[in-house]
Amino acid sequence: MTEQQICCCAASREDIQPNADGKIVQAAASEEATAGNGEILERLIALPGGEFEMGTNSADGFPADGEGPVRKVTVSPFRISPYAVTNEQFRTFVQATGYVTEAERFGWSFVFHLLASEETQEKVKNVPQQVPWWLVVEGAYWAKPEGPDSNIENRLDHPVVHVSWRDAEAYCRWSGTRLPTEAEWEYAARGGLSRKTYPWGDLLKQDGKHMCNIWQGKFPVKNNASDGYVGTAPVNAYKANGYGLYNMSGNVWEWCADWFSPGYHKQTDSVNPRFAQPTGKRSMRGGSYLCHRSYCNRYRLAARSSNTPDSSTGNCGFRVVAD
Ligand SMILES: [Cu+2]
Repeated sequence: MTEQQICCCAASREDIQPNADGKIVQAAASEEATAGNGEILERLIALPGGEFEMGTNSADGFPADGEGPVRKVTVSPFRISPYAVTNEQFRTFVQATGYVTEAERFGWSFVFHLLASEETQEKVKNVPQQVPWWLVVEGAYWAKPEGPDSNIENRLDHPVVHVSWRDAEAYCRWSGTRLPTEAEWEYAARGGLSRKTYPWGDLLKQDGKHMCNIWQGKFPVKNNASDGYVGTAPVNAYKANGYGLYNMSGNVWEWCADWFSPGYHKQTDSVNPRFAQPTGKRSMRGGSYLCHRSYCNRYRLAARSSNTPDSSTGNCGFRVVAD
């Protein structure tokens, strides 16, 4: 696979609004830890932590992403949600706090072209040039994932999307949780297996069965959805990994706590690593329903991507952890 900087899965606000940062209204203070949602904490799975082999030396990925070299990393014990945060959970947070997401503040979010209605597509005035399959859809946000004529009523158990890194942080503060570091995320995603490509092993399918929600067909024009889904899948779809965690590969990208650096593996400690110097972009892990080997082979365990902390798309969500 050739070196490729663009992640087809990530469209960024800076591609559309170069001065986006200046326009951001600071996240409202109203969502500060007032609720302490015990219900969310109860559902977390305790992981023992310890040493594991992080990263990959494989050439399947993108050298510019900084996926390796493989190294021994130790993480402390922590707890993690078996699922990405759902639409229903995010709705509970919004109802309790009145929180307004960045997609709502900006007035738009990125929707994948095949998911938008014809009417919505006709109204689109702007697309990012490098990733033109992303539409700037006015009025798209977490509760209207494909724009004003859409809703989440039949997708309450799907992962919330169109949430920026800052939105995810706000949810974490409210629920008494936090975002995983990249190291915690990868340790959890590996599910106790060593040096595997995917959370279940090295082969994309197991016994002929799809194991995750990615793209089948010709990207970005035809998704034949042989894995069952064109867009998001319920957070508990497919088989859990060895730690009981669902959809660590595919479905939606998951925000991590670190700033993104291609030099991550050389620049961070081997014990509880965390890239803490601001780089302008936050790390994301896991890949999404848009990933395909021909274009964005980033549903592998060691794969990494990033986006600006104010960006939101229809294929990025998050999962929470706690100490
Ligand atoms: Cu991708």
